[in-house]
Parts: sequence; structure tokens; C-alpha cells
Amino acid sequence: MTRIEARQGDITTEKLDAIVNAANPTLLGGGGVDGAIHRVAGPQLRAECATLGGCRAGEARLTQGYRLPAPHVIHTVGPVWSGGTKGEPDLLRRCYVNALDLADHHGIRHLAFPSISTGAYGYPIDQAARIATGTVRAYAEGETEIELVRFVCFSAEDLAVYQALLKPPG
Ligand code: AR6
Repeated sequence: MTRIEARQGDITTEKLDAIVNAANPTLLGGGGVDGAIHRVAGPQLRAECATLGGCRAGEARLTQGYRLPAPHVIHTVGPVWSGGTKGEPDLLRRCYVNALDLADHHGIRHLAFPSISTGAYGYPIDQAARIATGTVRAYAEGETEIELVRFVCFSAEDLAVYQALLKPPG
């Protein structure tokens, strides 16, 4: 059984097996959650990322967490929102599936996701959160060893959106 939950907070403080980074295709750092993760992890994270040769939208890469409380970081690159007709929903879904697959393959049981693409990349929060929660739920119904998926929302508004979607029906 995979437990799925949402909390408000700063993902860099999470002490789970892995945190997911909303990166860009260079994997060399940026603003938002990516900047926060690199700041806390320290320069060794950037050095490891520099060996990876980048990452396309929808794909995911694993590194160590260095000075982060989480021992691993799963970097994924969300789609840039450009109206929703450029394959953004499928790319966003693939971010979650590929991050979860990578976690499963490396024995990661507890991981946290930020709200991928909903900051600098402009994806509307309601649509992105629906894809995030729906994709993780569907994944949890398959064969997986993952025990906990936590959505870490930066704002109370985002948390309310995730919580409404995670409420059991009825
Ligand atoms: N913990 C949790 N969530 C956070 C944190 C944090 N410490 N900081 C920001 N958020 P964004 P994107 C939230 O812009 O839209 C970077 O420059 C934020 O409020 O970080 O996928 C990369 O290098 C929002 O809800 O990621 C790329 O160039 C969510 O994280 C680009 O931004 C995602 O916002 C990626 O854009």
C-alpha cells in the first residue's frame, strides 16, 4: 500500500529517502525549488549534475542529496506551459511516472514531490495538481514498493488544491 498525502512546507527540509526537484534541461540549477535544493545540497550536487548530460522534459535522473537531509534527489524537468495544446499534460504525467519508476528501481520507499511546472513554467495549479495526484494514484495501484508519496506545497493555496483532490470520494 502506498500512502499519498499533501503538506505545506519547504521540500529541502524533508527527511525522506528522496526529494524530487523541478529542474530545467541543463540540470545545473536555477530559481524556485531547484535553486533552494542546490543551495542546501551544496556545490557537490551541481558537480554530479554536470556529469549527467542534461535531461529532457518528462525524463528523470537520480543523484545523491549531499547536505540535504534526504539522501537522494530525483531531478525531473516539467513542461513549460504554453496553453495546454503542446503535449504539456502528457509530459507532466511522464515526470511523475519516470520519477516514481526511478525511485522504485533504487529501493526508494518514501519520497516527496514539489508542484512541478506550476512556478516559473506557468502550468495552472488546478490542472497540474489533478495530473500529479491522478498519476501518483494510478501508479500506486500497480506493482510498487513505494510506501509514501508526499506532495510538499509551498503555499497554503496550493495545499488546499492538493488536499481537495486527495480527499477520498463520498
Ligand atoms: N519547497 C517546495 N516547493 C517550492 C519551494 C521549496 N523550497 N520553492 C518553490 N517551490 P518552480 P517549475 C514551489 O518555479 O515551475 C527553475 O528555475 C513553487 O512555489 O520551482 O517547474 C528551474 O531551474 C511552485 O509551486 O518550478 C526551471 O528553470 C513549485 O515549487 C524552472 O524553475 C514549482 O515552481 C522550473 O519551473
